[in-house]
Amino acid sequence: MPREIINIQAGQAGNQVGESFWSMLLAEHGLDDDGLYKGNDQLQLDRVGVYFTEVEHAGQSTKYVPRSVQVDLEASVLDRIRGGKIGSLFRPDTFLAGSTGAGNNWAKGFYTEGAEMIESVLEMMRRQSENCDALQGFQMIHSLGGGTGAGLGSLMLSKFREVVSFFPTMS
Ligand SMILES: Nc1nc2c(ncn2[C@@H]2O[C@H](COP(=O)(O)OP(=O)(O)OP(=O)(O)O)[C@@H](O)[C@H]2O)c(=O)[nH]1
Ligand SMILES: [Mg+2]
Repeated sequence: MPREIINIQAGQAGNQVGESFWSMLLAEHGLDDDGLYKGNDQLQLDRVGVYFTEVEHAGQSTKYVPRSVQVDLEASVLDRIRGGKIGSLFRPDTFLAGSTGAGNNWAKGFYTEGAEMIESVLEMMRRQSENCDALQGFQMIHSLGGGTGAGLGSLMLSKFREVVSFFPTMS
């Protein structure tokens, strides 16, 4: 049984580093940019379930979809990733974009703009968690400068700490 990990990437740095992270994982598991298996070694698929969810694609082949949530308080970086090389890899409903940004301000990410978004973030994480058999943990990618990754990132971390205690497999 895979021990699933749920990734969450926040802010510009988080989403850009995240895009590279997922490209690396595709190469490691022999997957193409749409998450379809193109490799020739069964070992590549042995642990693919840790980071990817398997879904039926076009009724026949299996598509591997990142177990990931992409968050930013402004839309531009997420729009670029969605329209980019691996944009169709992600579940479309796992992108969450605000409109105001956090303007390099930690407090906007933690107390105001980010705080208004945290319930939606937790709802997305809950949905991803419920699809897991033995959730191993959450992985966060974000910067410590800026406003979104830093401020909203801190808020997410404190909220995750609260919920992790309810998951026996993660304690
Ligand atoms: N390594 C790396 N660092 C980055 C990248 N993009 C931004 N940064 C760094 O991240 C810091 C700024 O944070 P951002 O991630 O841009 O800010 P944000 O989280 O989007 O927050 P706001 O835009 O203020 O709402 C600076 O130190 C940048 O140098 C990236 O793609 N890779
Ligand atoms: Mg930003």
